[in-house]
Amino acid sequence: MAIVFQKPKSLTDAELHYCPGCTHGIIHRLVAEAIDTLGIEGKTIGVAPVGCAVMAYNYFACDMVEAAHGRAPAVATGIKRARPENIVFSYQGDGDLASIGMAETVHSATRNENITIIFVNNAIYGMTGGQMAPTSLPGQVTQTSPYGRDVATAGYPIKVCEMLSALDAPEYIARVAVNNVKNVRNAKAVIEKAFRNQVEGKGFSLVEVISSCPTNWGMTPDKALEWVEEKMIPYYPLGVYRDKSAEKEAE
Ligand SMILES: Cc1ncc(C[n+]2csc(CCOP(=O)(O)OP(=O)(O)O)c2C)c(N)n1
Ligand code: SF4
Repeated sequence: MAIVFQKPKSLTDAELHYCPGCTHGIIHRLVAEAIDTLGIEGKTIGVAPVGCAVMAYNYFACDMVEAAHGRAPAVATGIKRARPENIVFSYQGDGDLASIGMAETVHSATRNENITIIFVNNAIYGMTGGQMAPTSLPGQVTQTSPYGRDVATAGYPIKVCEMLSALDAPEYIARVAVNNVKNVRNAKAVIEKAFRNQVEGKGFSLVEVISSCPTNWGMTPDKALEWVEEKMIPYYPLGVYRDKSAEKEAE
């Protein structure tokens, strides 16, 4: 019998530690599928973050480096510059990328480093127990905003794609979601493009993936997916924010 669906080669056999219903697992799969499809499994190096994905180094079947506290884009830059023949990606949450790692994110983008960043936005600090993140929505209840995020004191959520698109340099910036089949299929194509851009030497590619955290949102997995659709996507519109090569071709 022909096998029509199986685990990507670029995932190890390790059992994922993510909570039931957490969409980190789907995103891992999409990254692994992109690596398989492009045939770059032998030369890909990943950079893992702090946060729930800290153990991504156990899950991707490629060389992995751990870069604590948001420094992943700087570490990825160093690896890529030293070994330009390798394909280098980072996998980071919103606390990691948009809070403690914001400087590294912006500066690697404005240098158009030829790296691929997978940015998992679940609007909360998952691993540490549900504190407010830079991307928590206005009014969102978290452990550190029990009355809801008050924008007068905590500021507004940071829209990473919109912000980075204001820079001249980056090659590719897109936001996707994985809350339903249609969005997962689109996310797969966008993540693959972000890796292909690097293979083709085009430069900095960041994909923000709207993800769920049922545990710290205090919801069942299916309610969490509804919350993504009803609350997160309206605040964080999906789409391609920058595709420099395509824009040049269209001129
Ligand atoms: C400088 C510093 N501050 C805080 C922490 C604690 N810490 C570890 S992971 C994390 C947040 C992770 O949240 P996020 O990046 O959104 O990833 P998630 O767990 O939601 O996937 C924090 C605050 C730390 N390790 N170092
Ligand atoms: S705490 Fe949230 S982000 Fe972390 S594994 Fe659980 S559901 Fe996923």
